[in-house]
Amino acid sequence: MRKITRRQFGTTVAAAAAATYAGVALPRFAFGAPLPSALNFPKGFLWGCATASYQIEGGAADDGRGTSVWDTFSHTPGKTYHGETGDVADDSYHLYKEDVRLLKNLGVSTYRMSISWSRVFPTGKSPVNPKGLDYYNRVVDELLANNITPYITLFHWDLPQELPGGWQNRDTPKAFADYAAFIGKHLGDRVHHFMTTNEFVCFTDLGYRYGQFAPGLKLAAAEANQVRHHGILAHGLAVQAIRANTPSGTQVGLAENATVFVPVIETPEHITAAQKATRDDNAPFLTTLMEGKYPDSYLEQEGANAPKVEPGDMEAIGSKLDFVGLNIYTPQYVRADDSKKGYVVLPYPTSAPHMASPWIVLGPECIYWSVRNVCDLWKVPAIYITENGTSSDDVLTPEGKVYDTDRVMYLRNHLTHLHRATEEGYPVKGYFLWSLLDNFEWADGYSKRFGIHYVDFKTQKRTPKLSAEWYRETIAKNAVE
Ligand code: GBH
Repeated sequence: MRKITRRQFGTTVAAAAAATYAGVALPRFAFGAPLPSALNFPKGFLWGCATASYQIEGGAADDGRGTSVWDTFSHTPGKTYHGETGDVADDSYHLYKEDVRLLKNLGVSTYRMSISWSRVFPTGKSPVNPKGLDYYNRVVDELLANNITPYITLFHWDLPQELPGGWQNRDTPKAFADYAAFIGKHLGDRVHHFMTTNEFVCFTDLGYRYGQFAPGLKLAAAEANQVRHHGILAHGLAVQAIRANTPSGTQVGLAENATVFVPVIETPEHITAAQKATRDDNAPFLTTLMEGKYPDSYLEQEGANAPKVEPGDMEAIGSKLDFVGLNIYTPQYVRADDSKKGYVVLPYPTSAPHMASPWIVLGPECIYWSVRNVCDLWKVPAIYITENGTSSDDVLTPEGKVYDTDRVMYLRNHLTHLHRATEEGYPVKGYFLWSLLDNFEWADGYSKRFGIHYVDFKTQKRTPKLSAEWYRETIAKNAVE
C-alpha cells in the first residue's frame, strides 16, 4: 500500500473530493487505495490498552494478598475522594476473563497490566503466596489464548505495606529486585516485555515529599531526594534481575511520565530550549537513567541535600534498556531566552483548554515532542507510548450508550501527532491507551473516569463507550482519521 505523507496532502485533496458522486459518498476503497487523508501507521505497529493492578483488581483480601500502601492510604480518612478505596474497584480479580474479552473485541494485539507485589509476596519478601502467582498465570494464559501479548509492569505504586520504611529504606530496592527475579523466573517463559516501574515522580515525590499519594508523607528535601534515589535504584536492580532470570531476547524498559516540553514555535532555538528543559526537568529520573549519572546541574542545585550514592548504584541505574515507555497526557510550553539555562517554561493562560481532570491541559502535539525530545537527547532503541488517554464526564444514556466525543477528540488528535513521529522515522513501536476500563483513579477515587469502557461500580457491568468503537476502527485500519 502506498504510504501517503503529509507533504502530499496538497496534491491529493482533489482525489479525496472525488470520493462522492452526485452528493452520494462512494465506498472508501472505491479507488483501490486508502483515502489520502488517512494517516497510516507503520506495518506491525502495536495497539494496546493499559491498566494497573490496584486500580482494577479489587479482591483486596482474597487468597492471601498482603496489604499495600494504597490500601492503608485510601482507608485513611481524608486521603481520597469520598474516602474511596480499591477494595473492589473493577473486580478484575474475578472478572479478568470478561476483561480479556473486551480487549479481544477491540482487536488489540497487546495489553499492559501490572502485578500487585503484595499479592505475590504479602510482606514484600519471601515467603511467596502461590495463589497470588496463580492469578497472574491465569491472566497471562488467558491473554495468550486470545493472541494478546502481555506487557507487564512490576510496580505501579502498590508497595507492600510490611516493608519497613517503604521507599525510605535502602533494602526496599533489593526486595524489589528479588521480586522481579521471581516474576522473571515464573512468567518469563510466556511474557517477553517487562516494565520495571511506573512514573517515579508519583511514588517518590507525590508519596514522600508532597503527601498527595501513598504513603502520604511530607519529608524534607534530603530524605525525599533519597527516596527518589531508591526509586531509580530499584528500577536498575530490577533490570539486572529480569535479565538474569529470563530467556535472552526478553525486552526490559519502564513506563515514565517524563515532563513533556513543547517548543512554543517550531524554530531551532525553541526546539533546543525544549530539549534542554526535558533534560533538566527530568534530571533525577529519566535523565539519570539514560546518562548513568546525576547531571552536575542537579547535584549543584540540591547541594547538601543531594542523594547518597553507594558503589554499584549508578551502574545498575544506568543499565541499558531495550525500550523507553512514555506516559503522555499534557504539555508544558517552553521558549528560548537569554538566561543561563537558556529557556523559560511558560505558565498556562487561564483560558488554556483542559479535559475533565483539570491537570490535563489539551495540547496533543505533546505526544510528538515527547518522542522527539527523548530520542534526540538519548538515542533510545525503541519507544512505546505506555499510557495516553483522558477522563471525561461520561453519561450513560437510558439506551446504554456513552457518547464520549471529547475523549474521541483527545485520542484522535494525539494519534495524529504520534503519526508524525512515526513518519519522521522515530522508533515508536506501539501505543497503549489509558485505560481499558473506568477504574480507581488514586486520590480522585471513582470521580474521574478514564476508561473506554464504562463501568457501573455497583453491578460491575462494562459498557463500551463511543471511544471503544472509535479505537476498534483505528486498530482495524491501522490508521487514524
Ligand atoms: C498516570 O498518572 C498513572 O500511571 C495512572 O495510574 C493514572 O490512572 C493515569 O495517569 C491518569 O491519571 O490533581 O493537579 O494535583 C498520571 C500522573 C500524577 C497526574 C498526579 C495527576 C495530580 C495532579 N498523575 N497528578 S493534581
